[in-house]
Amino acid sequence: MGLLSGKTALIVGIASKKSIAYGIAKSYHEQGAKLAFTYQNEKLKSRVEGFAEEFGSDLVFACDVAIDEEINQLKDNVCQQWPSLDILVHSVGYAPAHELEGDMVDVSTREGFRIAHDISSYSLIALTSAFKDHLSESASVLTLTYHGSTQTLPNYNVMGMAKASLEAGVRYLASNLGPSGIRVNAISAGPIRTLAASGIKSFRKMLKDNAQRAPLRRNVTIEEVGNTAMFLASDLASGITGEILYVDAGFNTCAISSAQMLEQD
Ligand code: NAD
Ligand code: 0WE
Repeated sequence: MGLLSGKTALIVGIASKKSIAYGIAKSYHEQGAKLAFTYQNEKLKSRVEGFAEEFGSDLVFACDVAIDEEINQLKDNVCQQWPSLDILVHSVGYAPAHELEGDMVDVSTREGFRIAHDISSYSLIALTSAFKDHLSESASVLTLTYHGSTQTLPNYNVMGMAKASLEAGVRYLASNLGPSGIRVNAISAGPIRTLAASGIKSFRKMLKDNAQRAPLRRNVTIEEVGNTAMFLASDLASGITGEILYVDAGFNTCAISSAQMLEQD
């Protein structure tokens, strides 16, 4: 008997085997959840169908979260298969590439800001609203965020603002849906090399710095994020909502590592 046995889960944001959503799907599958997946565009369709098969699912639906009609169609498709949804996972983030290269004062545009906030933050509200009347009592909604929402680092720029907005959205949605028993949380993951990180200049150096400063002296894996996502979606987390839970090897708690301190002089 798994911790999620019999629960239905919709996973939005799987693109590759390195995706955080892949780690989440894996852990959910291990614990007995029934899974459905979405793909952003036709290019990703067959790949996502492959992942679905791997996790014993044949429920794969199109959904570009920038398009209201696609979200609505997704809701209809999922509801045709399942009477209610127990778990909704939002693992989507995007800003135009030029927004993530250089100082925000130099590179940010009105359109880049709009897109980052639309895809990375508003889409959580849009998806949650669409499924609101189909979420079971004690359902769990989960999104992925990053520490760049509260502390600055080079290049993350408007994505930091979008993640701050996403985190506030988690609290408001939790407040709105709490009376119905529905929980809404975010995992703030440490940096992981995924597709969304592949184009980022000096990501390798960032991974190294993070591992050096983090109390656990290493980076986290999609399996670790997946297991925390499994816990949050399970009844074990029935008292947790509106929360931003860090899965980052402790990085956010540590201003400087003792090794770095000794290096100073
Ligand atoms: P990823 O590239 O594997 O996943 C990003 C997903 O977003 C992809 O599946 C992509 O198809 C989807 N997406 C983008 N625009 C979309 C749209 N318009 N409609 C539908 N889907 C769209 O990368 P990932 O690192 O697994 O990212 C997942 C989440 O985790 C993101 O919110 C990201 O900000 C967050 N996160 C990532 C890291 C990291 O270091 N990789 C750390 C903390 C948080
Ligand atoms: O949220 C993210 C990834 C965000 C992201 C990445 C891309 C690359 C490709 C959003 N949009 C795009 N658009 C693209 O065209 N992370 C937490 C990973 C990440 O991205 C960074 C980071 C970290 C960490 C960007 C700059 C600095 C650090």
